[in-house]
Amino acid sequence: MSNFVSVANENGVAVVTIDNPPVNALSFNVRKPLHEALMALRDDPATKAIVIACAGRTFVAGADITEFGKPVEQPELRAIIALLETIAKPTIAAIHGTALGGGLELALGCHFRIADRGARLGLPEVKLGLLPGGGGTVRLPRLVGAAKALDMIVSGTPIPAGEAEAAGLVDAVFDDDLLARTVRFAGEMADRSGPLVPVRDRNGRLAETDPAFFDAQAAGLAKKARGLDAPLACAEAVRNAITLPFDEALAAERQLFAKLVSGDQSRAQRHLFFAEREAAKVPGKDLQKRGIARVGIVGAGTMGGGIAMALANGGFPVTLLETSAEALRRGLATIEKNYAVSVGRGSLSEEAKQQRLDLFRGSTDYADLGDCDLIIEAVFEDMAVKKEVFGRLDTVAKPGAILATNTSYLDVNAIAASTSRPQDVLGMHFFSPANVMKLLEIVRAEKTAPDALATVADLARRIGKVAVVVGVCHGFVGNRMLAARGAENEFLLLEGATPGQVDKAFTDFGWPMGPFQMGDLAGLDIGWRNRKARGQTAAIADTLCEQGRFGQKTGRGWYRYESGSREPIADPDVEALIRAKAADRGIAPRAIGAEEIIERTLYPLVNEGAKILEEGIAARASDIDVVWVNGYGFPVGKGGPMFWAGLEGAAKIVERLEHRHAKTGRAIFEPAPLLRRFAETGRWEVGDAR
Ligand code: T1G
Repeated sequence: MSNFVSVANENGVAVVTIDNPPVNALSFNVRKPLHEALMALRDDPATKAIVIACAGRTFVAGADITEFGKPVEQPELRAIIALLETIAKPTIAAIHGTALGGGLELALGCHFRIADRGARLGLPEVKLGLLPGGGGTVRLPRLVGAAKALDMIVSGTPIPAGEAEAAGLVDAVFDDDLLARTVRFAGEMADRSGPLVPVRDRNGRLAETDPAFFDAQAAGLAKKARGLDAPLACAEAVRNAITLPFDEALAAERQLFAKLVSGDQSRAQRHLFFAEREAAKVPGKDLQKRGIARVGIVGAGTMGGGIAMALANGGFPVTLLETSAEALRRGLATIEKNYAVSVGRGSLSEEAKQQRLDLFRGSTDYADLGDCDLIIEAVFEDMAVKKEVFGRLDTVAKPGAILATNTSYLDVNAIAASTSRPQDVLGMHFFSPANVMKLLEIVRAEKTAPDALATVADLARRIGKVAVVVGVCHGFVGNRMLAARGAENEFLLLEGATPGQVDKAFTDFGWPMGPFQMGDLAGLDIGWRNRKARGQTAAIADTLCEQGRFGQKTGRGWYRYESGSREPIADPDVEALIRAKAADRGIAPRAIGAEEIIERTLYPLVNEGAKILEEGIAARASDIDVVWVNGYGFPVGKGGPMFWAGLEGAAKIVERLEHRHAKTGRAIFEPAPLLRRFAETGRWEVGDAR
């Protein structure tokens, strides 16, 4: 056959094996020989049944995403599935690892699906700004019912084999010997009489759900979609499955897919798919990773506790160190309470909670960190305190242990220099709440050894984090750019915008919330403390803090909050304060539109990103996109600030920055040379994801 598809015959059962590492994507090189093999087997009298299986660690994980946006080479996936449905002998998919997207659609083209106990099945296309384009929106509802299908397709979240069996998606689940037992199953199916009904002709479950249910679902989705087209298209396609004849619904799916795949949102989300995978790669051939069997955490406060939970959730035993028994007790109690909340919500079983708590060992003695392979410091954000802690870790940690600081700002080189082993020191900047937020900035200090970086990047993947390796500068990538994005906030207010108008410009852009509402959520006192520590001021924000307006936690900040509510309410006192500050500066208010707000906040964000690339703090423009999408809520449909700059038009960004720079003289508006070159070439002239 071909390197990618082989056929073996076992007593009349043909086993078609796809072998396209690493994830058996349905590239053209697979589709063509697969189509040919199925054609031949359909007409081969010696073949009484066909099993489709995959070599390697997983069944087909989807269409080949790298082929999107390029001319489609025939045969397409849907032609292969249409061929499958004409085969008048049992066809069975043997699923191990993951059956995702086009892979599950291929399996839906078979009469039967058999899964390994550990398999996961799903249609995650919505996460790429797409919808299933190989008939998944029309065939899946016929097996699992429209409501379940809608949930699977709009969430894009795969389900485990057991749940798939219960839902009617798979016909059997085997704990071992998947292929051998599937071949036996195939033989039995071939020998039994009775009609073989392709999924396309199984309409029984469609009647379960009335279209009205969909309209309600679709309405709810629209709100949650925050401007993303794919979730709504998914709902429309599944609705078609229950209201239109099969072929019409299939044609409609095709049209919806064609529109999405050529759109900017899907391009942005596909960019992020590859960007996330590139970001965690540490340059250096075959770097040996160090073994991590136990992790130590210094500090059981909000960050330390969250980091400890993230590691326990990943199955790592944790030693949690605090300065006193009382502080330790408090830290462990908070962790237990957080797990209890998850059990209460049904997102964690009581048994799993206990398993995780059993991974914790508390201590107030540094010596108990002696058997840890990685120690993460999460103490008060003060250089002297950090150096004191690292000095002690240097004496107790075993040789080869990695010493990490969770600082958000401080100089990791200086912290490393306070030890005799700077090659083992790096930053692990988690985002709060650390057991929830996906982003992890891994900070590479001057002397950090590549294998230490590679070890921590691998650990991040194992605890479900999206890791980005960054260099040392104040605020690293995320917080440094956040400062540039926020530098104009007070000027915008003084010149006439309200906190509500600025925040609305951001939510209309696709952010979950704007800077002022975010400030109130995080607590205005944190920024106030940092400004004071750095001798900086913010006229309006400082006054709010002096008045005890720290945000949601005090019920008043930039907005007012009814007790127990997180709903921001515009506060005339704040607007009066802003007007007074403006009057003090002789600034007359004027109308400021959303376009100007975006220009004065997101253009400097992109510009600062360009400076960060110039300085080599980030290795790729796409790394910056991964940081901002996973750590700061930048809308996925826009691909991150550096990708968005291409959509917005870099020449326009440069022209507007120059205009503002000439008008204000503020450094954040002076276009970075790399941004100018991006405007000329359309490419960020440093590495970039595919
Ligand atoms: N196409 C091309 N490359 C892919 C790929 C794909 N579908 N999936 C993974 N890769 C590459 C990836 O870039 C990486 O490359 C390597 O494989 C290992 O991946 C018609 C429209 C399967 C759960 O969305 O979710 O089908 O960095 O690091 O952590 O309806 O990969 O090594 O060079 O992620 O073990 C739908 C995408 C496609 C699933 C494995 N399918 N993949 O995770 O490995 S659209 C998906 C994943 C579609 C049809 C439609 C994960 C995984 P490199 P990895 P992993």
